[in-house]
Amino acid sequence: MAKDYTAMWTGLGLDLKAHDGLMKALGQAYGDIYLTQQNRPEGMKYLDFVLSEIHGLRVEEILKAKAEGRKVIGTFCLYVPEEIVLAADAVCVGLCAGAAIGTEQAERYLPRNTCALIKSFFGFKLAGLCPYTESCDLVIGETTCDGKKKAYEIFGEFKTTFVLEIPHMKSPGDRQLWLSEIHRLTAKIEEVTGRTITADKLRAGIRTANAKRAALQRLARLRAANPAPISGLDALLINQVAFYDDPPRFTQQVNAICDELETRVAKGNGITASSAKRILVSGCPMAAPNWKVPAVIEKSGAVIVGEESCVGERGTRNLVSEEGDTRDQLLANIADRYLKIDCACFTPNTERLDHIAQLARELKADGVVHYSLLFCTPYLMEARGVRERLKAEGIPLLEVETDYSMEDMGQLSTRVQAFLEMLG
Ligand code: BJ8
Repeated sequence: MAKDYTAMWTGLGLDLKAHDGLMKALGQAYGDIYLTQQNRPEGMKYLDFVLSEIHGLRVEEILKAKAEGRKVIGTFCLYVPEEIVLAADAVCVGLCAGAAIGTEQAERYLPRNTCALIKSFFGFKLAGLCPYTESCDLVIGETTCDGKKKAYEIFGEFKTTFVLEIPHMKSPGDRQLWLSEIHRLTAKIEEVTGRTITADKLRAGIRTANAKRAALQRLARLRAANPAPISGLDALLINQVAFYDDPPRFTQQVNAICDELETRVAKGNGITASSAKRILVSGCPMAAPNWKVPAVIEKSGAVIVGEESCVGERGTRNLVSEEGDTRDQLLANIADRYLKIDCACFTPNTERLDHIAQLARELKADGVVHYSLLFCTPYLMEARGVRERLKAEGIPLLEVETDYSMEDMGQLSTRVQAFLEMLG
């Protein structure tokens, strides 16, 4: 029988009735979308377990760490360096932002035409439904898109928030600004945790985060095989859980899944037939439990072979150099690695277009589905560049603009099926 976490959730101030409804809906969606898949790798049982305990065991672990004097730092964006949080012996956790929760409450503070991701992190907080947010000693926001930047001003009224300034270009001057922000963040984390971040601690944090990314890169490379050894839904779930789980344990589990997938690839065993259409998904991040578009694509008979997304390649593709003896050198390495992230908030952002085309080729994708959240100006605007670039490369593209509601599932299915038929 599942453990009863009522006392823990009450202690965190969650709205128990609404939370119960959320957990039931999540369990139902997971059962329908994930557990109906055939021929999943054995190693996915670990992910099934993690998901079943997403607001239970992991939160309990985090609260135990807090009781032992460690701090909890929450984030919503890839630009927040996990290495620095780990170096202060704190827990870094990606906060809930992938479901249409508390929308009504969120719209009391935010314009209706705000993207679903921003409304979701507000909604989770205002509706008292995210145990991670409630466990946090500090939330780190960032000035990526205008929506997030302004939203953190209001979010800060409800939760202690530190906003990191992200440059929007990549000139030497921007790098200087970014490096100074990395130092400012380090000082803030030292202040909140009461720990000194030394070069040794930083190096250890870098190694932990690099090992996690290396495991995820290994997973990404294995998906280039035809037939693909794992579904896109399962690979997405692994990338989503990367933001919550204990890093060393997670890395070990991902490597175990990769061992299994290597055997599958060697034997030519796939999750689908080799004739299944191979799709690269590109665009906005899909935070758990946002599985809508991948579910539509794979239930239509295609297989997703990669995600050009923050919950995917964009988040994992570069490692931090471990070279350097001083804290300043290591912080500079961190700044350099993070400035390579090609979020659509940057201008110009041609690296992203190059990378989409490169990924499509490497993964032998038959087509790309570009996914934008409604009202997400950066990705919607950048879709034009993606369209032109892929046209020049002769790679078919389907552009999808949606939110977290389920109302457009039928329409999405029809469009995806027509796209797959067009691929031949
Ligand atoms: S690094 S993609 S996680 S900012 S969907 S809130 S962009 S209006 S999420 Fe992102 Fe960091 Fe960039 Fe990645 Fe704004 Fe668009 Fe909403 Fe978005």
